[in-house]
Amino acid sequence: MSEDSPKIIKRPGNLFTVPPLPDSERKPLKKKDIAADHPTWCPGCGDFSVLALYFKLIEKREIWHEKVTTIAGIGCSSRFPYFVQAHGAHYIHGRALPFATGISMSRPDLHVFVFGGDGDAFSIGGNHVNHTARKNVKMTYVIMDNFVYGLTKKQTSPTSPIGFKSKTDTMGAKDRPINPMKQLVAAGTSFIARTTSTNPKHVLDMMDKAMDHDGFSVIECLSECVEFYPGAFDASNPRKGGEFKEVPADHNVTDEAAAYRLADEPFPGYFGIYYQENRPTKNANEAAIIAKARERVEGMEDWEILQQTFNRMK
Ligand SMILES: Cc1ncc(C[n+]2csc(CCOP(=O)(O)OP(=O)(O)O)c2C)c(N)n1
Ligand code: SF4
Ligand SMILES: [Mg+2]
Repeated sequence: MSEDSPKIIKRPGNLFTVPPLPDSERKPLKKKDIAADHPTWCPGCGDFSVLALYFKLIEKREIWHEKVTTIAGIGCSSRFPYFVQAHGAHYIHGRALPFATGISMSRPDLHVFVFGGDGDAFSIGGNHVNHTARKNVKMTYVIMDNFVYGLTKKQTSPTSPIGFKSKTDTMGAKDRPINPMKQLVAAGTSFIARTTSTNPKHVLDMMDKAMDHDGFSVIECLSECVEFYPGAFDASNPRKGGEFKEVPADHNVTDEAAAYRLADEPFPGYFGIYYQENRPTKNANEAAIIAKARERVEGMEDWEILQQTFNRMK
């Protein structure tokens, strides 16, 4: 090789490619590029399907390793980021959303995905769902709802139906379960969808549409806990004699009251997009405030800005 021939740089896969190849030269990530340790879920757990579809989404949307951002709280479902070989965090129980908010606000180049369970979302993390919804922080939150606390081995969750026997309700749950769809509508969530892990095509479609939404997009995904609540979602699975009913074609997704009515249907209810509205995100609002503040100090040195601040305090 002559002195001036181009150097051949060996690039070890996509993960540690520095500097990255131009996107046009990169190959979409396949499961083998992005799957980490073998998931430690019980064989048959519905969560496997959600993970597989997340890999598919990453491939389809050509999200590169350095842009994949997978956040979760605590729970079986929240183990999710462990199984994705890219950036992510398994955070505190119920606190995934504030953590994800920080990432979303500071990194507009990323699309943040949060995964977690019904306990994480509607018990300990319930207030964060409400506030992330009303603020309309841009991210996608997939709630893997199994109607039980799986990780801690069968306690009643906020979505467990009345009569469900668990370690905390040995004679059957007495408290009225929350209705995730109604709760999300009332909180001001700007994109609300419902799916089930037994319908992979539908899960992928909902994730895809949620990702396109500019705001807080939430998907309730029924995901069976085969260990502590087997058969919970058979009624929604045609392979188990149930019925998978899609949201009626004439449903108006911009009508809050219509979404509420849809959510009132008895279990297994409807699957698809319940509600979607376009309104300013927290990200856009904050960016505008920052831009305005920067305008006022344009051309000034840092020390001059500081001096100006001190002068105002005098
Ligand atoms: C602050 C705090 N409280 C309680 C727990 C115990 N805990 C861990 S996971 C969990 C519930 C998990 O249920 P869910 O969010 O529905 O997830 P799943 O395991 O069913 O997927 C609880 C109560 C904890 N880890 N941290
Ligand atoms: S305990 Fe339930 S939710 Fe947890 S991994 Fe096993 S089947 Fe899945
Ligand atoms: Mg659960």
